[in-house]
Amino acid sequence: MASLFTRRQLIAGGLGLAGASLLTGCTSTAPGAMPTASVKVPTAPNLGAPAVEATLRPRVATVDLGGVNATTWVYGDGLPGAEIRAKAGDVIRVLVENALPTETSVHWHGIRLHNAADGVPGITQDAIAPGASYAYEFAAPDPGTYFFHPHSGVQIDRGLYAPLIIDDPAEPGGYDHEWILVLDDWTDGVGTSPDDILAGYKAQHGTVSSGMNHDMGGMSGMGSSPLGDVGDIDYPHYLINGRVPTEPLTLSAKPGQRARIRVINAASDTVFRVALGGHQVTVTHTDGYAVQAQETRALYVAQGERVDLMVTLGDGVFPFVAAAEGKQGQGLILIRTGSGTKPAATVHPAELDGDPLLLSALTAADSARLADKEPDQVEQVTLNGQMKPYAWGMNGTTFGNDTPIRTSLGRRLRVQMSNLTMMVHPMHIHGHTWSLPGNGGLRKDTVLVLPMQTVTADLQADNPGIWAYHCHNIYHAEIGMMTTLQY
Ligand SMILES: [Cu+2]
Repeated sequence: MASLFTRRQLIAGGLGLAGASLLTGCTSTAPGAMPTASVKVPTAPNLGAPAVEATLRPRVATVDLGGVNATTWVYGDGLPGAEIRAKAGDVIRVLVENALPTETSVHWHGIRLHNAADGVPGITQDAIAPGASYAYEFAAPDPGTYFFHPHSGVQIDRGLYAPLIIDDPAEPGGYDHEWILVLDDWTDGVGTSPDDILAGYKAQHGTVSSGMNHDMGGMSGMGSSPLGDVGDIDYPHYLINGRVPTEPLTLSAKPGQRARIRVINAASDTVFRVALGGHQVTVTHTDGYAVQAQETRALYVAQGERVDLMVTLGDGVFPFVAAAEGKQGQGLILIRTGSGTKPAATVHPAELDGDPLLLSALTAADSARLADKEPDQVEQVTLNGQMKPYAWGMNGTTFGNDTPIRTSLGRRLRVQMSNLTMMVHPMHIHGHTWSLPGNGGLRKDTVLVLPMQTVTADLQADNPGIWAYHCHNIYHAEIGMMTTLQY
């Protein structure tokens, strides 16, 4: 069997064997007990009648990825799941009917919702048992591009994800097409299952000399990235909207038309380098919030990040490529406005080799900024770990052994995240959106922290509860790279 794993050096990152030995008590679906501290999940507010209702039926199904069939877990019939769409301020009610053989949950990634609807088993709810139903009901106050996925084990690395779009009734529009592109790295049903990948990583704990990487290593299929180590799993396929690049979908438009492209990275272990052949794109929003418009030839989109692009289309057939950074392989979708031959699955637009933009290097639009306020509290957070043995954590420990970050309602909290590892970590906060003071108050709920980089991120404590704060590399999170913010 071809190995999914690559050989990587042992990299000291501050979470050594002591940290690794703490990991043995972790389980994949409920890594932490309910916090024993005084903070409790607030009861759900009285929201009034829902404006948008949907039913999700997570289930086992065989999907056609474009000549590749995979039996996997999906929401409904297809991959990605059907989008849920509402207006800013709407109350959304989603009934989840769990037809999976195991328990699940749904997290509404990036939404500033009330804590009880956040969808984190062991923190905000009990997991939804097989055959059981659960209704999520919440208001979505802020417009933007979001998505939803389970917060149970590594289920997001199957096919359980779908867009959640919150429209802004005040937005001028000014485009002819709106396309949602969901990026993913794919192994389920065609390669090693996500649960087996995780089990392989867990089997390394406390074994320095006989880890899986050592036994199963091989560099084929992996390259390097200027960002450092960006991912570990050499997936068989990379998808855009559920399709492999040999049979990509085609989006149709007319030359000169403007398209708004909402990109969502739903992958588990892959940062994508994105470009549209023959075009520059204008970045208008990231993680739902407006930025000062920035033109670029290429950009990075990390796990959990979203970006909205605006483009005026040329005449022809153009490849929109999401190349797996530091790996070989790519996702592809075509935009056709005129005649031309279909690009090959391996098409490599020159734009990809430009200097890709990091979304955390953008600057906030005036409309997106938090009110100016000096921090009331500053917390230091370290990101720790290494590949061999596979162990990832925060503040020198792992989730379940961690000390939550505590703050108080009304405070401006500053977190300084220092990445002491040689790998990038897309750090995601629930229920809030950071304001990055180094970027004019750029709003993001998922911040890619580069190796040895420190990122300063502020938030306004205006949404009390117990909020997960974790790496959005799902394998890192499941191994223990998670803590909570509580108030
Ligand atoms: Cu990570």
